[in-house]
Amino acid sequence: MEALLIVDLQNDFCPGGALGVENADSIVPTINQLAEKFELVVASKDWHPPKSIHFEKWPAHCVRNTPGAEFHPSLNTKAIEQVFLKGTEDKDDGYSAFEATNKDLTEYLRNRGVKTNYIVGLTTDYCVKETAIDSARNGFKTIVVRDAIKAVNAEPGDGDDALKAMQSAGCELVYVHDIFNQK
Ligand code: VGL
Ligand code: ZN
Repeated sequence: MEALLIVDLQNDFCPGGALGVENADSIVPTINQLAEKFELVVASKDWHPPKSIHFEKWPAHCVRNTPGAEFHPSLNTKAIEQVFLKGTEDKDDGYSAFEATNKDLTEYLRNRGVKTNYIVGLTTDYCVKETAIDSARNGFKTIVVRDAIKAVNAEPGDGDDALKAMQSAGCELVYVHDIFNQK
């Protein structure tokens, strides 16, 4: 069983959001197409309390129950079976979807018989990176779809460094067309 894991495709990481990443919304149609190819689609949400140590490093974003924390309006949320909420505590960055507090992602995937996770979403250099590395560490074959993710690039090259870090952790990098050629 293969799962598509959509990381943090939320308004605050898209253009116009509190931590808007250039062109982040351009990956949404592709992700909707990919979702149709997977029997299991799950998603994470950055879901911070109004006050958090996380906001000493970042402008306030994805505050729970605010419009900025909602999924991008074009994302086909009907395909998503379960949402995993992370960064929910005031002393917790919660970059990885495997740190979700509402439900245990590893247990959920194992119970569904998942062996392989395909990772897409936002952002390459933070939550995608940490989620992909945790996925590999937790024993899943992990495939990062390099043209269905976007980097913050706070420093130039952060996105490329993140790709290398994910590869070093055992993740495979593919392009969207590799998946469509195969499925
Ligand atoms: C993220 C920065 C702060 C992410 C979350 O989703 O990649 N980045 N919080
Ligand atoms: Zn955050």
